[in-house]
Amino acid sequence: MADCIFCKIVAKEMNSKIVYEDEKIMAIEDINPVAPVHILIIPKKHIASLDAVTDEDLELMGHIQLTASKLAKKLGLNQNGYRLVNNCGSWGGQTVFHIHYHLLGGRAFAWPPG
Ligand code: D5M
Repeated sequence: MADCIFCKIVAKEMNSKIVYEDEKIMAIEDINPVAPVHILIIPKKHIASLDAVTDEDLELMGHIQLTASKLAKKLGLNQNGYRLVNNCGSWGGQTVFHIHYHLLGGRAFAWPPG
């Protein structure tokens, strides 16, 4: 997608701090961290939001979650726990319309979210 920030990051037309990459996904440091560890896990395929996933994306969505778990272990976040967040649509707080998951750790989080 021509005007998508995350497509530009995936294509390496825009700089980012890459934490993990394989043929299907990329994990980068969030530019505006809200926790000591704030990583975005992004599929290389452009999907606008969780509302736009289809049966075709089943393996990809599983791969994102499994990678989040592996990254959390690698970074030691599993010692005290962490949070994996997807914001979907405007009421969900989504601002970048290329699906991504926030892997947040390094502090305790409150519930419910604001
Ligand atoms: O989250 C979108 C997130 O994307 C938000 O936490 C900022 C982050 N962001 C925006 N632009 C960049 C770049 N260029 N690099 C790294 N991180 C970025 P949402 O759930 O859509 O509100």
